[in-house]
Amino acid sequence: MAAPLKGIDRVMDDKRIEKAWKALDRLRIELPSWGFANTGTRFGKFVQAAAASTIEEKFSDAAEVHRLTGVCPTLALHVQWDLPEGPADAEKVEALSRKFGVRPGSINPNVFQNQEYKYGSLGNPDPAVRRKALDHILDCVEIAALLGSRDLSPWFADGSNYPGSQNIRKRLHFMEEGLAEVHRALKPGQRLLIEYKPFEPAFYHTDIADWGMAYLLARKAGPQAFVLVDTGHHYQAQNIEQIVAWLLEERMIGGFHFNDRRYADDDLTLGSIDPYQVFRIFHEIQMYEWEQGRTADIAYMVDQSHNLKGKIESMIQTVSTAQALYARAALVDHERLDRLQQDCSLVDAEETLRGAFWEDTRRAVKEWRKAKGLPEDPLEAFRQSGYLERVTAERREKNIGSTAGYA
Ligand code: LRH
Ligand code: MN
Repeated sequence: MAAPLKGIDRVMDDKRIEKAWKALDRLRIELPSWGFANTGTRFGKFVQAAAASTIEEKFSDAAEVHRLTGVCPTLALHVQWDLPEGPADAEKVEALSRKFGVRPGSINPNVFQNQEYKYGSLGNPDPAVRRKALDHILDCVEIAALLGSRDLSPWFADGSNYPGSQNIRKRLHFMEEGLAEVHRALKPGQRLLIEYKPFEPAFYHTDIADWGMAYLLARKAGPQAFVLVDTGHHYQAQNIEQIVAWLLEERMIGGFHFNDRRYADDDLTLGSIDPYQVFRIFHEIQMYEWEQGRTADIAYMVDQSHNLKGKIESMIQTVSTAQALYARAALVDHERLDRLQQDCSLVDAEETLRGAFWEDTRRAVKEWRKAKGLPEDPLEAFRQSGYLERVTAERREKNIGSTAGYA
């Protein structure tokens, strides 16, 4: 690879730039439709005039981010919010996908919002509610088939708030039954990604609270079931990259919901609090891929809610940060590291890993974008595009009217 490398300051030699570029060629990031909408916390929602509230506006905003970054070809859909009529809305969504050049991505059932889910969905003691939840998830399998989406990624808020108020083992049994029926309904090639979360909205026990529970449920459900790791769904002291390493080794990792947090499931912008955490996760994946000599079958998805920052700018920040950190993880000399780990050369091994993290790949990423005919600085390009001004004018009326308080 010769000419395009001219002008890149020589901190990174050609070989390393090539490694970074190869990694960038591979990385694709799926954006969440709900990340473009007005969201808040239980203490309120600060409405943004430019926010997307229709599925058309969400596709439009996702297409703008894809236009500027070139690496976000799919949009994750949350069925109750994006396809309120269920499978009947699939045709409309397919048309929007064609119009905006962004494919429907993972299909997220919603079995946590409706009143009937007060005591849970698939884990609810009431068989009628379990049936209702199951029927919704089976509709989502249908929607995924109609839209050509591969992944069904349900998250269950199921759990309890007080010791003794529910039978944890019976609920586990109900969950297993429900997930087995979902797995039986999957089409060939579809995947069931089971997401775990330790707490919230349940504050005593959550039925699928950690990676081990999701792993066991996925194994029991069947060969098309895998675990989804939402980086915000861990206790502070948990070693997330160790969980990722185990799930890789077990070939049970299906995908990620990337975000960042300082305390709990804060859903902040990726790498805004702990970029080294994301780097360590990317490293475990790329070291595994180097050992296996193949790319791991992982869906890199974002799950964030931008309560204060501009939503499209936050998405562009997220994608740029992910690219910079993924490119850095590609700079790790896996061969050397493997040897040093084997020899227990602790400091040199650590420095081989950290050394890559200290490398500033942003220049190489800019040059990669230039070589792809993409704007070197997608955030600046977005600000120059007039897109925000246009959608703000179009959407202000509708959005400003809709303020929502806690109670
Ligand atoms: C739950 C969760 C889940 C989504 C929701 C928007 O905290 O991470 O993935 O369905 O956020
Ligand atoms: Mn999530």
